[in-house]
Amino acid sequence: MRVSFARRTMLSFAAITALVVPAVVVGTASPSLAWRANSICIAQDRDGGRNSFCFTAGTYVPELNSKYCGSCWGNNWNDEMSSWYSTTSMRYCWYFDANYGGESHVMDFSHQRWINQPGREDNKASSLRPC
Ligand SMILES: [Ca+2]
Repeated sequence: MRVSFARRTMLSFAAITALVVPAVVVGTASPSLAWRANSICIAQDRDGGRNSFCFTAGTYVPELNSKYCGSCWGNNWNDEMSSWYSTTSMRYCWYFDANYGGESHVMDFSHQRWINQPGREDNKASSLRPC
């Protein structure tokens, strides 16, 4: 069968489109956020919104008020955590007070998923550590 130049060109375009378009779709479907490996990240708003503060597993953070946050009240991370994620199997705890005081809550491995703080625990974290 004889195929015209125009027909061949259309077929080539269709073949190229079939190869290129799915690659573009896959590219836009990937998460825009770069999840940090082996880390804990806390964020100012729900679902990782606004600023976030990340540190490598094993880090002790006795005073979140010593960690700078430009958009936070008082320019520090004290009482700002509204969501968090953990990409480490190391169990972490966050505490209502500085130096691991007051009420504490466990932060288990969440993989690539932000955990939102329930109402009464929102904006309360003042320190974090492995526990
Ligand atoms: Ca607090």
